[in-house]
Formats: sequence, C-alpha cells, structure tokens
Amino acid sequence: MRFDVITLFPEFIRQAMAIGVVGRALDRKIIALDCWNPRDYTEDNYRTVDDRPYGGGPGMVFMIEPLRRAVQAARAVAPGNPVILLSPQGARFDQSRASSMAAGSGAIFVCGRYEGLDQRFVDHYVDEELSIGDFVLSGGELPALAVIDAVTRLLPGVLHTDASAIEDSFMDGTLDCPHYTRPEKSEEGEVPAVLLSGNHALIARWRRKQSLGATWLRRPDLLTQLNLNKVDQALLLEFMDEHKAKIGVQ
Ligand code: 58G
Repeated sequence: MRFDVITLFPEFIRQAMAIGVVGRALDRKIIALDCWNPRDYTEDNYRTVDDRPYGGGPGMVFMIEPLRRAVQAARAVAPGNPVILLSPQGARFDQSRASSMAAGSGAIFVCGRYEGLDQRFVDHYVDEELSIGDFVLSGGELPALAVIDAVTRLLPGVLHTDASAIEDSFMDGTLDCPHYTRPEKSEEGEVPAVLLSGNHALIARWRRKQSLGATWLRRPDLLTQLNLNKVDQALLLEFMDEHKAKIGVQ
C-alpha cells in the first residue's frame, strides 16, 4: 500500500506518520509514503502557489499549475491510485470507506490550503472528494492523516492483535464497549464483576449488551441503520430496562 500526499507541509505529514502504529507500519514497509510539495513545482522567484480569487472576495485560491505538476509527479510513481481531495464538501469518510480503501493499493491525497483550489483542478484531476466531518480546518493535512491512520490499522500485520477482531465492534455499526484494567478496586470504583468471572460466554454477552446500549444512548442515528437479531434485541431491551430503572423511570 502506498500513500502519496500533495502538501505545502511535507514535514508535518512525515513527522506525524513517524509515530505509533502508522510509524511502525512504515518501518516494516507495510505502507510507503511520499510527499510532493507544490512549491517545488513553481517557476517564479517567489515560488508562488496562491493567487487572488476571480470575482473578488477575501482570501486566496490555490493555483492550478503547481498542483497539476505535483499530481503528475505522484501519478507517475503511483499509476492507478485514485487522486483524493480532502474537503468539507466531500463525501463523509467512515469505517466502511476505510475498509474499501484498505482493499486497494493506496491513494494520492491532495491537501488544500487557503480558501480552496481552482475548481478546474478539481474537475480535471480529482477522482474523489472526502470529508472527515462537518467542520472546517485550515488545511487538508489533518484529514489526510486521519484517513491514512484509519486505513493503515486495517492492513494485515499492522496491529499486534488481529484487526478484524478489534474492528468488529465498529465494523458492525455499534459503538465499542467499556474497557477496564488493573487495579480491580480503585478510588474511582470497582471493575464490573462479570469481567472477573472467567465466564467467557457471559463476558461476550455483557460486552455486546454494553455496545448496543451505548449506541442507543449516544448514537441513535447508528442504531436505526442496524438490523438486530433476536439475541441483540433482547440484550438491548435488557440494557434499556436497567438504564430506565437507574434513572428512575417506571
Ligand atoms: C475546496 C475548498 C477545496 C477537509 C476548500 C479544498 C479539509 C475540513 C476538511 C479546500 C479542510 C474535512 C482548504 C482547506 C480544504 C481546502 C481544507 N477542512 N472536514 N480544509 O474533512
């Protein structure tokens, strides 16, 4: 899997990607990273990459030419990989998109800056526009790093534990259950007894119930997308009853 990143801040991308799970995947050559700086593809003395918007208004617009040349350089070494623009106008990036990307051979990410890119660049060179959420950032670098991280941790051999086992919680559209580690008793309370029982069937049942309950409480929008089987329905009803008893609903 190779990732190419078109960015005015290649050191930001390289430094962020040297850390943690993604850094280890790079060291072990499970992924490869190359950055392409549009400023290196300018020809004027000032190395200009932005200009004033036609039609007036505040801010600047990323010029076509340095972006086109940077993308062409990336494409030459990563033929067939899609050119992906990170922008608030993009389709929402989620776990299912992360899985599909993990099944591919990589991507060329374009990180915009300023008020945006010349639309003619978008129309001609961008295959897909993605957004990591409904908010505006000052550049596409953080979203590109988020996408690369989400995809990389799904690749075989990247996580110590089997990624498919870990991802099961969100892959099936429910939120993760709570986790606990030592000590068994702390100032802040005790670990739920079931987790100390050694009864693995009961533990799996408790975790599933907590996942369904958390999804119901915090992300009812996700819950409506699910097709719960009879067992899940029973577990969720149990959680709902206990929750209602706890907050004092008859
Ligand atoms: C058009 C307009 C093209 C992604 C703006 C490119 C990027 C948030 C997200 C841009 C971003 C997100 C300018 C700065 C987009 C660029 C970039 N902000 N929600 N900012 O994924």
